[in-house]
Amino acid sequence: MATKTAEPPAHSRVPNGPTLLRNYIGGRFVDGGRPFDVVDPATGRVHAIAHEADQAIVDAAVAAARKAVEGEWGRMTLAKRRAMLNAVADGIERRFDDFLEAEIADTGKPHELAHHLDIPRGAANFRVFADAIANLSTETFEMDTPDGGKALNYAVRKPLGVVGVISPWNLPLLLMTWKVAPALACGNAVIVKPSEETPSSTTLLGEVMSEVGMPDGVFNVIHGFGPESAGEMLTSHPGVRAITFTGETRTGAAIMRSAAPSVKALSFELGGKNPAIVFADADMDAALAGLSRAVFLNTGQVCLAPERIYVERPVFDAFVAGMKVRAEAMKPGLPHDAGVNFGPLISAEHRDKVLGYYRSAVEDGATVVTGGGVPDLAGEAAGGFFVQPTLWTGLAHDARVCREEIFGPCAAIIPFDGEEEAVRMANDTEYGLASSIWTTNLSRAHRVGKAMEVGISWVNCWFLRDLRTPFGGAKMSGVGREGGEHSINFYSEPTNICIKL
Ligand code: NAD
Ligand code: 6OD
Repeated sequence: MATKTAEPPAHSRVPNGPTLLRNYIGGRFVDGGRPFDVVDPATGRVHAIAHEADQAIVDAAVAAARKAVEGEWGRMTLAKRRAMLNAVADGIERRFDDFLEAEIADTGKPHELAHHLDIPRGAANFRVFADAIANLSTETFEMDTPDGGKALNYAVRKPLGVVGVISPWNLPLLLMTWKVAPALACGNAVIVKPSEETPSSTTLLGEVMSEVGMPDGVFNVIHGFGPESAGEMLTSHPGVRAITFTGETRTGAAIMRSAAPSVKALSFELGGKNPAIVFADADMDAALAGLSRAVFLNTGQVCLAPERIYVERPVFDAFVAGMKVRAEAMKPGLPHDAGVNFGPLISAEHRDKVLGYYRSAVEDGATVVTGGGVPDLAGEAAGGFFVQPTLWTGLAHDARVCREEIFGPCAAIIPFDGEEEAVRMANDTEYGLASSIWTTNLSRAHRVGKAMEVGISWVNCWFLRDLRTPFGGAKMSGVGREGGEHSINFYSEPTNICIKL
């Protein structure tokens, strides 16, 4: 059984040693659990030690969360609950630099990227859902009754109860808060299992929750792995009513199996093999700027990133040449070094996987336009998990690197002749997360935008987010939608009240 500790709290730094990351249960950082290493992927060094939650710790988290829903949190007025969410956003902003350093240490991503994307979105997610929950109505129906009278039906929203949040490593704070914020807005309590690769920012959020006076048990953190560890203990726990998950498609399938016996509600944001289409009438500079950002941002570790780019034949050579220039201008290195805009992959294991795909492309006959290997870096970065930005041409549409999600900084560029062929190739995948179309023809933008078998279809842009819009994947890229009222609908349960008048 986990025991409460006094000072210092979990996210404490040992001078010249690794940061200790404990589980956060019922408003306290608790001892217990087997320690495991957290590695800085930019250097390959251990920078933190996290404590893997065991069954007793997971049970304690579920009990604490249940108590919160049934107690002060469950009874809190909407105005106060919204104020708490805004206070959490303020708390993240107050400790902006701590979050920044935690995220950078776990992921190795460039300072600039975490500064402009990850941490601001962590705070924004809480503000957006504090607003969303205040601005949604429920339906009302007046009906005729068999005896000639009337009845009034109206729905009230209630929290689901205890919600399990399982998040990945690529945008740790952004993706975790994207689910925690709406779950709390609806009055649930959450238990978060962050990725074992990136537990730091979630642990830090526990500190912020305590600092802003969040009632005990509303936000809990358990560390650990997936199968036969904290992840599976959470997804199979009978006291958890819903699981919201972001990660790989096959992990989603395993979670579905584990959640089935207790019939939990599920929301899944899964993998992708996203297409981009560049028509000959596109603004070429915009397409090159947009798609080089899309392929290489976060070292390609963005679920929405295109790994297949279809280019209309008349502009194919110019597009390939422009992408090559941009790929070769990327600067890999340590997160804080000047001008660095290209970080490492998350782990040695993931680097091996990506390099395996680099080899597979060559075996399948690719022309390597640029990259294909590991950059030559000196100093501390020599121990990091870097690969080169990589582009291929000459691949058949059904080559392995054109079908399987790689999750690295690479793309196959394939020519097409005519809109029909482009749409057919783009949709020829078991995935359906996102697409990005580049054209100046307005009718085509609408037509092709709608023809994409995806959850998010961008035109002349990529990863442009309005957090009120539906976000999620079609086909094997997800189950359900989150964002704005879609999130509120998932994290709450309507009760219809029928009153005979
Ligand atoms: P992953 O599926 O390996 O792990 C995600 C989380 O699930 C981690 O916290 C992990 O510990 C946990 N987990 C693993 N096995 C589990 C199990 N059996 N039971 C319970 N929990 C388990 O994914 P990842 O490697 O961390 O992230 C990369 C993947 O995430 C890519 O496929 C990417 O496309 C996807 N992703 C999707 C979106 C989206 O919005 N659709 C966003 C980001 C990432
Ligand atoms: O912007 C978001 O809300 C979101 N879920 C982004 C997902 C990015 C995938 O890596």
